Amino acid sequence: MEKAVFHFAFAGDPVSCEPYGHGHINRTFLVETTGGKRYILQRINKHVFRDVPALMDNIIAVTTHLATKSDDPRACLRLVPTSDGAYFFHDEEGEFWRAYDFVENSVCLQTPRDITDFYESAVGFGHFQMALLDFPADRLNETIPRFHDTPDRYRQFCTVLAEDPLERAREVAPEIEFVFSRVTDGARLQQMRDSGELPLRVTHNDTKLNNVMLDIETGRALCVIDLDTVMPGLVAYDFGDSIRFGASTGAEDETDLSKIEMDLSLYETFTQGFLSSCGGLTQEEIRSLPLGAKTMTLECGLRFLTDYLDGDHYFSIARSAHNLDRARTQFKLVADMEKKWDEMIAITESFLA
Ligand code: ADP
Ligand code: GN1
Ligand code: MG
Repeated sequence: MEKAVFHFAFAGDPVSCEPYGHGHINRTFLVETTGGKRYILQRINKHVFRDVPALMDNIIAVTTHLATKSDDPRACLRLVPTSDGAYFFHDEEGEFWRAYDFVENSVCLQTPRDITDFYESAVGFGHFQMALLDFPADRLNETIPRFHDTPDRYRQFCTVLAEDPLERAREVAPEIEFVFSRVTDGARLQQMRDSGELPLRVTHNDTKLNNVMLDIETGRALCVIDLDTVMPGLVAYDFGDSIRFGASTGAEDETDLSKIEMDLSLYETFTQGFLSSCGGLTQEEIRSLPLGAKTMTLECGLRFLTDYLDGDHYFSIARSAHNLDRARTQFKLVADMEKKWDEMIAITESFLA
């Protein structure tokens, strides 16, 4: 068993601690105790998150705020303190650990079983956004500086491309051309943030379907998990990342690109669920949602491609071209969104006041 498991104030003694889930970033374990209670133990990725105490400050602030909005214990993540009353444990090897109550009787899906699952994920992320509209976004730390700053992602890409440490660039000329022909488009959302056209909100920034828990019986959204990237941001980031992942007709790492499209009915369903549970957005924010979808998808593809060229240091991979496969699905989605752009705008505008 991981030694860290013995440093948390669990009810009962740990009897098992097994790797759990499908995250790309942290190491997650399911802990069971003698009392039959279950917990999630996580080793936080300190290479990705450079200031773990600041990250934990964000999570404490946000979960405390969310807990005031509902009496349901499954409506937000609950941190388990360490035996010393802290909210994370720093071990002798320099690793950081934290624990949460396990969200019982819930499911976490990699792909929606049907359209209702996707609708419910939209309700979950919309609620999250709504419940934090009255939280001062500027009080949060930036856990990954410039996380959704697409022009900065381009700069990082150019640096890695210039070095080309594994000489992989020549295999990916079409992908490089794809991203370079969209530099201006990719910068628009960041310009709208810089100019103040869009307000800063508390955003989750990693709104994949597998970061929302659904009730196992009713399928209703319970709570949003994976709060490491909660930071000040734009609503378009959260909406966009959900569309990128969940409105695709195939998996993020599908190798048969003929299976990858952006499904307009999924787009409409998500928009409906998100906006129905999150009033209070400005008309400009609602208008920015399709741009959020396209920008988040382009940016994510750019990040996968950068990591591929760099030798796969950031995203966990299970095969050698995994990050390239992921980049290709994202670019296929962007190209499909460009084809369906007028419909995406029309759907979004139908929700304007
Ligand atoms: P990563 O950043 O690596 O994606 P997550 O925080 O999303 O890490 O956790 C990985 C997986 O662990 C989730 O997809 C989910 O299946 C499971 N998980 C995380 N927290 C909980 C929880 N509190 N209750 C139940 N399952 C959880
Ligand atoms: C990572 O942690 P996980 O697997 O939910 C990444 C996201 C990417 C996503 C792509 C902190 O998310 O930004 O969109 O992979 N998280 C971080 O699947 O970089
Ligand atoms: Mg996750």
